[in-house]
Amino acid sequence: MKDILTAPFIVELCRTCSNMYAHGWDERNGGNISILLDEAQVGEYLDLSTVQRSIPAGFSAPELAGKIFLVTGTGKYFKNVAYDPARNLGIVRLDESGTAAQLLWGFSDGGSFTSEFAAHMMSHAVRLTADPKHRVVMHCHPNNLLAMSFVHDLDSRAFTKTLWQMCTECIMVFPDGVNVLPWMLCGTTAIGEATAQQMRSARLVVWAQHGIYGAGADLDETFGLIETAEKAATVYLKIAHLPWKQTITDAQLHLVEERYGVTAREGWLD
Ligand code: 2HA
Ligand code: ZN
Repeated sequence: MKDILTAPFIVELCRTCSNMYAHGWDERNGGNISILLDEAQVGEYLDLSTVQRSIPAGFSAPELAGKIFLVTGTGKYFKNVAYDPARNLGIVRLDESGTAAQLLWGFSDGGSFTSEFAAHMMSHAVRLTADPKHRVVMHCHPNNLLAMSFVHDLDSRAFTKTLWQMCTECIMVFPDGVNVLPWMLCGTTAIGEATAQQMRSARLVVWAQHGIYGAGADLDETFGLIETAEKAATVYLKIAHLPWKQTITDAQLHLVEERYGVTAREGWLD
């Protein structure tokens, strides 16, 4: 067996958590990440027949039965993940019923997975049907997207169009747009279901007055999605209170679509 602390999925998640903390997106225990792992890949590091303990999931996701996830722990601080991965992270396998998680590694202080496990697992199930390459769900609290959710209309199309207009590359990075959920109680199955529902049509879902969810094929892609939306929100907040002399028009956004071979969400450009 190889040393799991050298596994690329652990090393890369540690780096990502430190980076997100450095961006100010994950104060205290804010934020959570889960990654769908390949069974053969994990098998190089762990004996998959040894279950340390079973943790009730609090919901049912039978479509994920048997799947293995690397996930951040509840109450754990992103800034600390790299210093003690075995305490702050866990590797769990959803059991046959999809209602409990079998702990294979980690949460070494007796801890458990993120309080947003429902939102993560339900989003994975939805994104996997939309995109077989999907692997990562990431949640964090980026300052400017959060601030924007106080002052901007929460209609998903209007919110997305504002972001697309803030930097030319936004529409290339997230042509599927951003879906916005109104404020809801976090940590519940209800917000998990609502998030997953929004993930059917977009890889970014804003939780108003809370933060954002991103989904993608790997950590870099998912981080990059959130980073680009957050950049656009930063520009928006710098100019929202000033008179605008010009913006990027829908005709110009259509030129970006044509030149770069991306297709904006159906009906969202005029
Ligand atoms: O666990 O971000 O939404 C911290 C959170 C919950
Ligand atoms: Zn949060």
